[in-house]
Amino acid sequence: MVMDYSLPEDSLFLGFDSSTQSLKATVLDTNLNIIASETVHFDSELPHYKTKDGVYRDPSGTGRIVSPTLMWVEALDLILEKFVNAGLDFGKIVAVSGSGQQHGSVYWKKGSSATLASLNPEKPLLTQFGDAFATKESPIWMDSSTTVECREIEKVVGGALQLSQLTGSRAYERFTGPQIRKIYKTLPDVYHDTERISLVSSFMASILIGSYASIDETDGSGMNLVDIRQRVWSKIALEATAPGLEEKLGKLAPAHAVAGLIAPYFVERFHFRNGCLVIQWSGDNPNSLAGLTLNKPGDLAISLGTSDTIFGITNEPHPGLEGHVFPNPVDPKCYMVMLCYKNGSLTREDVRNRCAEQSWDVFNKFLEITPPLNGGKLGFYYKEHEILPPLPVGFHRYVLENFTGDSLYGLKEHEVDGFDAPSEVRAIIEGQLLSMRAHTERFGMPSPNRLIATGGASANQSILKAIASIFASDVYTVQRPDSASLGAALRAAHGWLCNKAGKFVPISCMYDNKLEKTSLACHLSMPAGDAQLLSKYTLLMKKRMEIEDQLVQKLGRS
Ligand code: ADP
Ligand code: XUL
Repeated sequence: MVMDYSLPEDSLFLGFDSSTQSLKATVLDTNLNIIASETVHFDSELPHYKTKDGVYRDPSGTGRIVSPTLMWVEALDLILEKFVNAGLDFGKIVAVSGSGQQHGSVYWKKGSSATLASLNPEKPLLTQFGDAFATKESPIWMDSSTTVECREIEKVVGGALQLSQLTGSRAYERFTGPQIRKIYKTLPDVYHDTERISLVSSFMASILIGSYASIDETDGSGMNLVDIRQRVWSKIALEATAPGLEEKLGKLAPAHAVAGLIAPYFVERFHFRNGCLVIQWSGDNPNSLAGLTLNKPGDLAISLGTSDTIFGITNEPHPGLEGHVFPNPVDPKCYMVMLCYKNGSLTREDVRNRCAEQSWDVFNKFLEITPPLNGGKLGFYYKEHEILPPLPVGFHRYVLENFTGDSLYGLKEHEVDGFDAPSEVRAIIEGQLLSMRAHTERFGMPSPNRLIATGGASANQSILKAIASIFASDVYTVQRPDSASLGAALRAAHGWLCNKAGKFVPISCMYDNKLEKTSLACHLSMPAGDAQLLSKYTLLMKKRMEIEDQLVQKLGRS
């Protein structure tokens, strides 16, 4: 019997993206075309939380970075109201899913499951969750305050490499396990008062279903707590992190599973249909992987959002001391590999504001008037503690004397205090991209057949041109730069189909033969740069890595 993998006629699929600076949402129709999208920008639209870039940074320099949990709750009501005003027919939505910024965590206070189960549709969410959390501040992925806890966890598990081989990553400051351990050690009352710990993804799903949603296997792998091959909690990692933790985490679920049905609150307040499915939410990068329809090992995606990430897929993971391996959220047999940089868009904005009159147009003009290779000028810009390489806040600039790109022989570099404005602009863009290329090669990712760019900065053609030159690869984009909410909407449809089939169905069944006719289609935005320039960039990259390794020796955290 031939299975029918068609989606229901005249239906809609809603995908959210609860990210660092905003909550976004995308609606797909049955033909996988975008019919609506909305955004709530935290700093400007919810100014009473007084966040900067959606976060609070500890001014005393501990590296502690958190977001107010209630801001995410209020944003959910607000974005749904925007859809009401835009005339969205909520009754047609048959499945919802979402993306959460990875690693961030929420600490539900004892008794909050009852709050979740009895939401009053007459009142906004905000007024009902005021007392629901054991701490009102959620640690997020930008936090770098848990180095001690990272080393403690790695030691118990047998070392950094062992932890990586088990969970897909060595211990990283932003990963949820080290964050939980820090709360257990420094705020024992908060840990004790917590009945459930959610990730940002499972937190938002919990509100939508009116009870605690499971953590999905993929986003769960950003915690240093999941055995990525078995896709279960790792007992030894749990024990190394905090006592009684498994009970507070609940069960893991595959990303394509149904988390629950939409809660009566949303049916009555926004007229969602009874029985609308909420599919497990997952991490923003994994959902981008789905939204960009990455399906071959030669496909690489570069996401230029608040963080910069580069990711692809692999059948055979080899987790090491650098980078991350997560289970693929749309293929139970396959994995995604990823590198993550903290100094992404906000650090580019800093250079734009200092050197380019706070304007992307001026920034782009500077990129266009400076030559590729930047006359041998190399810059390292860490406005925040960097993840890759692990370096503290600081800017380092070097000039390679007489660099032509033909040889590194006899070449000397010297450190300088600053560059002229156009060179500074080129130095940050080339520097970030050369680092990505070098580390993907070091990590063993295949060189790309095609690169798909996404995230806020992928709207910038001058940046896409630099990517095409440094990787000598064609650069593709999709219709909208927010692939995380698009991927979430696609996963909502996938989850709906798996639920109907009563088993896992390959996601490609949904778009086989018609991908090009949908909003998921990738379009060539920038053709690959030439091979001669590539070999010059290869030399510059080698030199950059030499300098980077020296900086890590001198300044890096152990
Ligand atoms: P996130 O999802 O992590 O909150 P986004 O993917 O929405 O972030 O990206 C937001 C960032 O996009 C902003 O911080 C901004 O610097 C960047 N951005 C937006 N437009 C441009 C542009 N034309 N050129 C470069 N960067 C841009
Ligand atoms: C990934 C990471 C960031 C966040 C941003 O490991 O820390 O990319 O997911 O939202």
